[in-house]
Amino acid sequence: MGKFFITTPVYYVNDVPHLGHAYTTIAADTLSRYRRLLGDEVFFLTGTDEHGSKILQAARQKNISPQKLADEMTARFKNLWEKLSISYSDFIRTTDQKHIKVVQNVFSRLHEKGDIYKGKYSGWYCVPCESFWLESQLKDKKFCPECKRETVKLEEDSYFFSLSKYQKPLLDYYNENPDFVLPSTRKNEVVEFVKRGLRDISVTRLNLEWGIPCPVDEQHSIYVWVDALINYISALGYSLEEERFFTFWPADVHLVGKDILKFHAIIWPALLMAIGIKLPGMVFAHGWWMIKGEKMSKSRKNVVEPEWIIDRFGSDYLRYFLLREVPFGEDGNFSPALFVKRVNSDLANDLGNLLNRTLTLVVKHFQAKVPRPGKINAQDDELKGKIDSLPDNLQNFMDRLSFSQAFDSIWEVVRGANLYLDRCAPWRLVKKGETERMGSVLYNVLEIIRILTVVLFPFIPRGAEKMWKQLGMEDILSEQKLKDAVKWGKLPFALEVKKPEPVFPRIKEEDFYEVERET
Ligand code: ME8
Repeated sequence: MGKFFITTPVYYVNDVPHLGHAYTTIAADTLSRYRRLLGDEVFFLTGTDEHGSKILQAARQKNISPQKLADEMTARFKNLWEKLSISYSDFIRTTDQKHIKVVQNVFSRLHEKGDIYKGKYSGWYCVPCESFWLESQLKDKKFCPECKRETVKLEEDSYFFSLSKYQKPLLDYYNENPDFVLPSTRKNEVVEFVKRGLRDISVTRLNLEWGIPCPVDEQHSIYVWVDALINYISALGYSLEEERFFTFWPADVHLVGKDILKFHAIIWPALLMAIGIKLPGMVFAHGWWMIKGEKMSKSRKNVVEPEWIIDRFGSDYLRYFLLREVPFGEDGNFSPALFVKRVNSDLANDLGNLLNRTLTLVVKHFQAKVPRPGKINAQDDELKGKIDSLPDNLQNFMDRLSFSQAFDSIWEVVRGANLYLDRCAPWRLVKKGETERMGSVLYNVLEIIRILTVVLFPFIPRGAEKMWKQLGMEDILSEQKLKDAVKWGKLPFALEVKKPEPVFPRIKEEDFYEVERET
């Protein structure tokens, strides 16, 4: 049994969570659940990023303290994660005392080592991105090159981290570890950027009241990005609980959006090199969800509220759509039409019908008891063959975070089972009095459904639980391990199945617009 440590970014608490936040977290949850299915001990970390000017400004606008804003928003994030069945192991808040202590320890270590020195910062700052810019980098001399919003001029004493020193070690590391940054197109961008040369970065802000106090100079607080990145090690107790720390570190996967890749693929590994601990296995940058071609973001007021979708259509539809519709790593456009088409065709038609028509026949012709399988013929063998290759296919795609291809390999089995059912036509067998053959056919399909349910659990946990119950299975679904579950014949015959109830009902595009008008 291996260990698997996966993280999401810690999200800003200036506003409520949106679909983009849900996307990263659903992907991390699916990978965590998949790894548990393989038998790994998983540590899945998520949380909130609560310091800095951005949060302070948002709190002032609302006339509340930043701590109160952080408390309120953290509750919103936790509530959404519960609705989405997010199985995190720890939820870190950067205002946790333990985190604050670790950040100060790291800062002191870097300072003692000579990697942090005092200087003067003169440049521009983008509050929404919490990023420093040089005048030459600004758009039209004023605007942030990333988010295009107005920047503010900064001229202050500051402590600097000697990032430039790590240019060569970073380039060597990318070279020796080709899968450290994925997808590879993004990795190439990072490498090109680093090759152009790195400047030392400012790591403190002067007199910023909402930040972690700098341990070597009380007039300064620690730059929010340094504070935030350290969450990945503070949650494991770095510098406080070494044994726990080394059980899970290094992280296997840091999952981030492409907007924050440079922080994770350049600054973070350089900081880790500087304090002398191992680097994470992989930083994967996924794409953006857009609305009508624009990045979804609160300040653009074009966000789709994940809660809104979950309350109407359920969390599995959202999880499925986000991971299935767009190859992970690429940008995607969210539209009600695409959402409805995708879930209706795959979940309601393919998967839902397979379950429904099989159970209906078992209830009607076998007193709701799993029939005893008879002799196996070539058609049955072909169906079983589809299961044999499934674990390897899945592993191959999941190792590369290729969720949509993982779904393709699962749907090959779903479609194969529907086709098998059509070809064997058990409804005709009953008319011909071939009850034994009919029982075999239904057993085979039920067995495929059992295996599919186990395999689908990481992706659509609530629907999978319902399928499991309808099959009448008594074992605990979340405790199943893939290696055992795919063994053919584990479905006990004579097990009592339930009367089918639609697990994946069809939805209509009008449902979207009707509720949209109401809100
Ligand atoms: O950047 N499409 O927090 P944040 C896809 N606190 N994913 C999106 C998205 C979109 N339209 N919008 C946001 C921060 N995301 C820092 C992180 S980590 C040490 C500190 C997701 O609240 C995506 O994962 O702005 C992106 O990287 C993250 O939310 C940014 O969240």
